Amino acid sequence: MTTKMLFIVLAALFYSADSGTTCCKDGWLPYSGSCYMFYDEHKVDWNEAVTYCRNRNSQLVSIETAHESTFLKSFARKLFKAAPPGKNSSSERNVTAFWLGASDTDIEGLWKWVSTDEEVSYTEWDLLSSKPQPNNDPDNKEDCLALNGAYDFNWHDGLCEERLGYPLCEIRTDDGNSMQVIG
Ligand SMILES: [Ca+2]
Ligand SMILES: [Ca+2]
Ligand SMILES: [Ca+2]
Repeated sequence: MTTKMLFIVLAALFYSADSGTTCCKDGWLPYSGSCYMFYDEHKVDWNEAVTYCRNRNSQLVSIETAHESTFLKSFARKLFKAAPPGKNSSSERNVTAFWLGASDTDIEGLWKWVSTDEEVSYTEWDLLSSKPQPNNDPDNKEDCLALNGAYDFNWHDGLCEERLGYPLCEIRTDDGNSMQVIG
């Protein structure tokens, strides 16, 4: 088990003890009716990330609210520390991204969550970047959504077929799907 995996497990235990309502499998983080797992062993492409989560009885994460976003971003920041000022290029965070479960593959500019087939309504696109997102570069081919560590885990569109990110999986525990709930 890597140090980060150990951190996730310990954090999950802490949050579980604190949560009371959401019950998650070992190592999954409970928050407001869902369980989450940050997998950071191997970077994968977006379709591999979708499959990775489905094979673990979960979905590539959908972010519907500012609260959910804040929780996930702050946890990602704890997992991957920024470099001290002036050493930004060597930061582990700089080369880290997590895939989110949305794409605009079917209709350019129309972002949909794969878990629900619903349109993405809440967004945190990185608008302050020198290339405001989504920018659909290069050659109008960026159709998959990611939390980009190089930009403080704000939303970037990225190339679906590139192994750019880690899977971030979510299990909804408040939608009556008791098969996915342990405990
Ligand atoms: Ca969600
Ligand atoms: Ca696109
Ligand atoms: Ca982009």
